[in-house]
Amino acid sequence: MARKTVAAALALLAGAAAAVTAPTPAQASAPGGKDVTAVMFEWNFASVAKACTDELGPDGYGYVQVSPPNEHIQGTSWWTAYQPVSYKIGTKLGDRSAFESMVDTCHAAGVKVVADTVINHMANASGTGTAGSSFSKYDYPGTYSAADMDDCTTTITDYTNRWQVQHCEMGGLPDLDTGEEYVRKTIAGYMNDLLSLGVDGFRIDAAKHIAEDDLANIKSRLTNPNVYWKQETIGAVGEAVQPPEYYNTGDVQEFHYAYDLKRVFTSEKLAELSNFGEAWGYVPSDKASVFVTNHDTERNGGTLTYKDGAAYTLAHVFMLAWPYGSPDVHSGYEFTDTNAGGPNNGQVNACYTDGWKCQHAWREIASMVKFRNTAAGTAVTNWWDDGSNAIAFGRGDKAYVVINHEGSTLSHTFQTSLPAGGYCDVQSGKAVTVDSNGRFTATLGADSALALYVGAKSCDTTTPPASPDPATGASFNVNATTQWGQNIYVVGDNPALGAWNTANALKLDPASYPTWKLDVPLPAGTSFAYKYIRKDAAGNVTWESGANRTATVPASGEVALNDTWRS
Ligand code: ARE
Ligand code: CA
Repeated sequence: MARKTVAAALALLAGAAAAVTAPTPAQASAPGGKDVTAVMFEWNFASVAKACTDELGPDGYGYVQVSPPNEHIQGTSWWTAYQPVSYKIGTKLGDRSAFESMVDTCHAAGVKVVADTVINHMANASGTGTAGSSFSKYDYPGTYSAADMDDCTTTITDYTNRWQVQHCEMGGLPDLDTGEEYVRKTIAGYMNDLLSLGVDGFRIDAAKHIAEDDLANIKSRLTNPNVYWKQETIGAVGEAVQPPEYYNTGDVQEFHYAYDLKRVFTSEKLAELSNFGEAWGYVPSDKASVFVTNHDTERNGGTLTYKDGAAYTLAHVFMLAWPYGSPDVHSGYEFTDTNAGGPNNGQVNACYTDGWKCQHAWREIASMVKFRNTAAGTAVTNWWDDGSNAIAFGRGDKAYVVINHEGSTLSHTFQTSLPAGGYCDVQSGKAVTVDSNGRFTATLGADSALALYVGAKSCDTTTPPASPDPATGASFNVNATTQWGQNIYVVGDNPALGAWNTANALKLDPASYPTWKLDVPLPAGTSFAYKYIRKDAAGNVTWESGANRTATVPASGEVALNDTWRS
């Protein structure tokens, strides 16, 4: 590694480093009042563009993050995107012009664009890449040859060994010698190309595997050396390389935040969250990029996932209401095979179809983005908890949230610092009145939330984002003939559907016999399994035959289920 180059980079960075101590946010934090990023995992560029116009812009997202846009190995697995072949822009998600027009469309919608950037390594394979380039392991004609790879060609096994982590191969992926002039110049060239197309920020994949000096040097070569950087530096106890080393180049992803949210929401008490943040040993708030889940941890069990129901949804409500770090909302797709790539090669014809989950548009999540933007700059006030799993807190005189993660209804009079008047609870779409003492009384169902902010005074004028009809849920209709004294019920895996406990099953209305009907409110985007059961006068239960039925609640309105009892 050339010492001179490092010294030059450090000199260049001295100005940027000084900004860290200035009262204004460091150059690396997601700037401005809109600090929420929607991570559109495996969405193609045309679909991302449409989401920017239809949802992300109107909902107040500051950023959208897209999957790696550069040429990589072919294949149906999502992780092919993490094996670069060249820095040409062209993948199954779209070509250069689709990428450029996505950036333009998102900008027009007020949304900045972050590109996932894979610069630590190249492909562990040979063949033809997604943009037609031929390559073999250690040789990527036109981009790199064997001389540009690190000297260590064995796989990293010891994360307590700094040299190994940064110079050897992650799972056999050929490691670039980022200490080398040509490699630094080539990576900077790629990033400058993205900047020329209008990109506003970068997620640096595998940042921990690149020495900070190398990253600083590369960043100093950019046409905008203060561009937003979010670095994947997984902090783990006992390892040689730790996130604080990377503050100089940008934000760092605080993985403990997501691990801890999973533990608290599944096996501890929400009341513990009253000092969530730096007091839990996390990196400083203005350096932290945070998330409930990401594409790796939703597959390896490290964090909550969409399969966790209310805990997952409510953890997002908490993250977006809580003033720590810059939040990422991961928007992915349903999977059973952890290797499976996005449905339809990334084409999203409509949210909630083909497995696309559209978490970014769930009313409970989307409505909290404007809550957060409105509350920006205010501290937590008026904390309340029930000593267990119900909590509430304000954000000065701007906003107030209640999260009831108890298994039962919560009725309480809450003390806020909000100005008196009418508000819309953007979680339910129902009106709430705050009195002249800043109080309101509310009843929340099990596993639900309530959120007020000064920009949403009335539900008539404040349409909850991306959900014109606040009443989302399922409309059950089942054709079933019964004997005198028998009734038809529905039961399912969701707590609102009795959590498979027949004692808590919901009775359907026989007014249109033989069709039994019931409307059940459920959060937008909820996927659930259900079955019908019959109970006789003595309470004996008969299950209908066959497999569990499944459905997903749309962004607005109800999913209509027109079923026939299976005897
Ligand atoms: C694929 C195959 C592998 C094969 C490899 C090379 O799955 O079996 O060896 O190709 O042929 C993703 C997938 C990988 C995939 C890779 C390339 O997750 O399975 O490998 O793409 O196609 C460490 C790193 C961290 C990294 C995680 C996954 O520190 O940077 O491992 N995360 C990023 C991305 C991933 C991506 C890559 C990096 C590679 O987010 O999606 O991989 O570009 C402790 C340590 C962590 C360590 C973790 C797991 O917690 O503290 O640092 O994370 O263990 O080992
Ligand atoms: Ca490396």
